[in-house]
Amino acid sequence: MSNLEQTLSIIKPDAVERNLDAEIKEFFKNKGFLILKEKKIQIDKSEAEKFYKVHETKPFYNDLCNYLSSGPIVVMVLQKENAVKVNRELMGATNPKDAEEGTIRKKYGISIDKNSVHGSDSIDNAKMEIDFFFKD
Ligand code: IDP
Ligand code: MG
Repeated sequence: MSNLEQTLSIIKPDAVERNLDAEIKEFFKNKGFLILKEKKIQIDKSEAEKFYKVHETKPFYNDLCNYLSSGPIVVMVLQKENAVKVNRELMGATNPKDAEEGTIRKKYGISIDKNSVHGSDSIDNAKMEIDFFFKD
């Protein structure tokens, strides 16, 4: 049964700063993802606030938005069967300390805020997030 999906992945500033973007892209390709679209950009704080609006009531919201806008990021549309769920599994837990061996956050994450990657958490959010960055 075919269940081809697209999801949004972001390589966050801590990983781009350490020149890990090529390695992380290879990781996704090796796991069978197609990178349909990608761009390296830096967003401003107001864009980060819009992107993370779902977290606006959280105590870490301000730091999170400062952080995502603090340096270049690589934004990608990834395609694969069950892309949303598979990407979340490959990313690992939000806190790298809790992430399983073999996940991106276990391997590259520094801390709960500098956890190297973002990935959409549902099919609906994936659509919204892809639109957010790639609406033509
Ligand atoms: P996710 O990235 O695994 O989906 P979310 O709960 O959606 O995790 O949180 C979004 C981002 O906010 C996380 O990736 C992380 O960088 C940051 N974050 C989440 N919880 C905390 C926290 O308790 N302290 C600081 N930053 C946090
Ligand atoms: Mg999330």
